[in-house]
Amino acid sequence: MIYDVIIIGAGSMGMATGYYLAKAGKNVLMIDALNPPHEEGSHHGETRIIRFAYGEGASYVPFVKRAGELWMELEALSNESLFLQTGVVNVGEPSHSFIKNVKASAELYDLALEQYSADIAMKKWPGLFVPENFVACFEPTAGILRVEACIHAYKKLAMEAGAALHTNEKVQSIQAGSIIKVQTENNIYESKQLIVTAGAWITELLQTMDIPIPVTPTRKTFAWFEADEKLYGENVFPAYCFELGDSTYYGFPSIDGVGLKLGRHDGGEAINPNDPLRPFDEQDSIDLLNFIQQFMPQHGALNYGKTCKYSMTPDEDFIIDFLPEHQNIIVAAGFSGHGFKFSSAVGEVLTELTLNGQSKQDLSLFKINRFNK
Ligand code: PYC
Repeated sequence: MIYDVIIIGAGSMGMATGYYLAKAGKNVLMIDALNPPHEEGSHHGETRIIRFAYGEGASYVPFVKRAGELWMELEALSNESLFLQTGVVNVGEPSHSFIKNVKASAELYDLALEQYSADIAMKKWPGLFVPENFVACFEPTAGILRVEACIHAYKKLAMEAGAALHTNEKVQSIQAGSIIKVQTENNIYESKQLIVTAGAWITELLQTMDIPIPVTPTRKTFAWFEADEKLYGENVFPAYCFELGDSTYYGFPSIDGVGLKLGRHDGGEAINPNDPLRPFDEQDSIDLLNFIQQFMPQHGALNYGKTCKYSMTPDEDFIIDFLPEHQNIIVAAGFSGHGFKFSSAVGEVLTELTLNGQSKQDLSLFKINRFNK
């Protein structure tokens, strides 16, 4: 049988796409090397931030606003709690580009944003330390997505809409052509169009067609700390991004009593995605403890830490584009640690590109050929 569309990688991006394409009446096969949601990629760890005043650049705002609408729609359709409106506070020096972009996004798109000096921020959140020369930009309508629940919700809807999902089946190679051939350990599948949303495995998959893509799989760390719910619980403490100039941290209040979560966004070591991730270690805990002791000084003991994979592009903007060499193959990759919140809208955009060759969203930031200049 020849599928209309094969999707390689059924994580956050692929699963959402599988749903929207099947809903549009396409005969879709999703193939994944594992069984999403799982802990081997970039989509585990309970929570992800969704923020609209976007520190990475105001040009992301329409895309993330659409993602927010689609998450609300998914919540209604699935009857699951997927979004928690805790607010998100962005903390850093006012001259830092991240903070400037947060403010510019809010101004340009008329987003609610409350700006606090260090003193006022520490009164509002007594569990927080903010240096005198920093500002705290609080976005009250932003919040948290329950990541595994989001993927489960899309998975269920995709199945109900008629998408096929083959799990624990690793793709070994792709052969381009007017009919594309996808070779796995067990089978060769054929389709008219192909979408590759393979996360950290994108580079090795495209390599089977001799197509280079500058995406570097990278090991990252995060951990949970015991927390006084009166200071750090979800009803009193927001999700947060700290831009420190030479490092970037992010995290979450204690949700359902699981503890304060903290992750390191910048840095990390380049990895081979096929090797087991080196587990969270002493050095990782020292790094996170240094941050939390300074900025959330009333935290409790470190409960446990985890590692995950980011897929980094050189400029940390995404890649969402047709392959220039093959106009029936679309790649969505390099989400660089800030992509999960967009995955609902990425699913919609990939569906539009598949059906119409173009999207309602402006995707000019995400062109694959920008690296050739
Ligand atoms: O997009 O807010 C985010 C984020 C920060 C670190 C990881 N993701």
